[in-house]
Amino acid sequence: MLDSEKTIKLLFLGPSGAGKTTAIRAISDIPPVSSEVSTMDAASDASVSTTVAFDYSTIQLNPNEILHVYGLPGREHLDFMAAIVGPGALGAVLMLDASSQTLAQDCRTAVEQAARIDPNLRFVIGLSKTDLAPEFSMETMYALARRMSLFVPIFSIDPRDPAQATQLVRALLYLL
Ligand SMILES: Nc1nc2c(ncn2[C@@H]2O[C@H](COP(=O)(O)OP(=O)(O)OP(=O)(O)O)[C@@H](O)[C@H]2O)c(=O)[nH]1
Ligand SMILES: [Mg+2]
Repeated sequence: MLDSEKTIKLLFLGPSGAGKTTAIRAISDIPPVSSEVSTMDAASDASVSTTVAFDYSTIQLNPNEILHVYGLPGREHLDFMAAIVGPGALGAVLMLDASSQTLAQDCRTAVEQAARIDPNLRFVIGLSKTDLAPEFSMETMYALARRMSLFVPIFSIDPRDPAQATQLVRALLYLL
């Protein structure tokens, strides 16, 4: 690494299935390092994949600036990974699933996880799966954020779309 090279570490965190791994894949310059295993989704009985350690990838912002992006696993029993992967992060994207029946609790859990990593960690919120929740209104999320005194940028995005996933990272960098 050149002396003049600047590295920035960012995190994706949030509940399982929110689209963290999907977003990182969509924005990556390189094939991401991932730790996916197949498991059964209790609700639908379908085979799904979940992160059991973390995702890692990079994005070259310009010749001297590289983003290191880490995705944490969303499953609760893997919470300990946050203490291993999180330190040193400059900011985070909180990915939340708009179709989840537990959106408010998911949001609280993600905010608390971010605060445990660093009480001053700056973050933006990305809300995925609005296509799967036609009755969902962004006003629900805004009201939730107000109740939690969360004054952060909130975007409805489809993490499968590179342009939309990149928008989250750009917004976060702008904040930093
Ligand atoms: N229809 C739809 N599917 C989505 C959206 N976002 C993510 N998905 C799908 O949801 C599934 C789960 O996404 P992942 O990226 O694996 O979720 P994750 O947050 O990494 O989950 P964990 O690793 O278990 O914490 C994948 O099949 C994605 O394609 C969305 O906005 N709409
Ligand atoms: Mg994942």
